Amino acid sequence: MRISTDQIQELNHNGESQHRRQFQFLQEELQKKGIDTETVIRKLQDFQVAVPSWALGAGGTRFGRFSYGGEPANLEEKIKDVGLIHALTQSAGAISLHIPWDIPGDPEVIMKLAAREGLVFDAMNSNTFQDQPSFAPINIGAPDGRQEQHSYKFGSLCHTDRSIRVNAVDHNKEVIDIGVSLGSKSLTVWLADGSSFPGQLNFRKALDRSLDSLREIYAYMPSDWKLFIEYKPYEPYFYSTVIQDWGTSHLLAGECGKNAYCLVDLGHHLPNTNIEQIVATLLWRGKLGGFHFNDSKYGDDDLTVGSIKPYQLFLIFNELVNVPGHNPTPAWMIDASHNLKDPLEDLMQSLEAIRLAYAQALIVDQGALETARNANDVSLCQEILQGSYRTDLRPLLKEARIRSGGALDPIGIYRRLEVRDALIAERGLKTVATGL
Ligand SMILES: [Mn+2]
Repeated sequence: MRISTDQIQELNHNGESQHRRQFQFLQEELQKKGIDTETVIRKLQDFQVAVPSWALGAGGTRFGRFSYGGEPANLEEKIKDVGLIHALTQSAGAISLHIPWDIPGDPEVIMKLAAREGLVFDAMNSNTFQDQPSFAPINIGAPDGRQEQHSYKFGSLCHTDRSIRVNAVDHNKEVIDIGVSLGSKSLTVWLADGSSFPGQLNFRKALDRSLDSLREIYAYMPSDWKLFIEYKPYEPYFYSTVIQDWGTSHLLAGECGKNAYCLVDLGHHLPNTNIEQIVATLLWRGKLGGFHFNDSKYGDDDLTVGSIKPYQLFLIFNELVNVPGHNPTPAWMIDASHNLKDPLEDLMQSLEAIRLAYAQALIVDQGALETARNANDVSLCQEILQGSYRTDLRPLLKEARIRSGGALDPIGIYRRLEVRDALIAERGLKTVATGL
């Protein structure tokens, strides 16, 4: 199924006069404050967020998974689903693949399909947190001498057994090769490696081994690629994680080299962590490489972006609107999982929340904020930030979207066109997307 620009434009007629009134009112209000709305709209049009291939189907929890009909069963269908989201929102112009779930049969065919949908390939993701059926059996030296597969049960890049580390490094090299064939320019490494019980892991040796493995992967990357090192404080292990926080990620990235960066996943922090401060610190060092958007209440809940803590998202964007020259533009990606909602609707809600927070941050009077800070006028600092945050900028988002050929109301049109029913008719009710 595809949605044409003509279809979208026809359905846009419905709400257009109301939108015009709301947009003009907002534009006048913002112009009174000296805000150039055209610049904001252009920045919104340019802002593209990658959709991960694993978020297009229903996610599961450790207790179960309830599938959603019409899920994409292969890479081609995943690309088409992102194409649908992009056609409606004009803000999801990239897809991020996870290997081995998304190995392309013929990279050229896949690239052509993506280009037809207006998509490029964002960061590649490796998977060393699950055992893959393709692993060759080896002797792991178990006391009873039994033969077993290479297994990541006790870690991958940090594993005590060199042959398993080599296996994990080789997998990452293969992911780089696939990425090169698709025109991707970066690799995200997230390690599940860690321990669940005190004493299980020698922390220092685990870091040593992880660094050696990361260096090998880094050395294999083409010189115009970036390595993103993602951190997470716990899960799947519950006592320690080898790359537990931004500091560890930063140390490892620094040891690897200039093209290695930290990746911030919003859900990978302990409750109440000041993520905006972490973002500012990494930008200060020029080491913020990528961003994974989601939202959470308690842990790595992977909920819709902006559904729980929209103010925090705005404060993070208030740091991100001023990326210093020594830090490359970060790679933007959603990393969420949907258990209850239609995955495509959920992704469109996430995209909207990201764009809204970005727009809110763009209208902050940074000069006035800096003056208030320098004068230690704490109340005024808060007034400035919350004044922007509480301005309803949705008409600006709509304007940016329709100027780019997208939908005035993406979810409304998605429902009007009965896209999910069409996908179910095409793919069946019981398809299951590969992924988390
Ligand atoms: Mn992530």
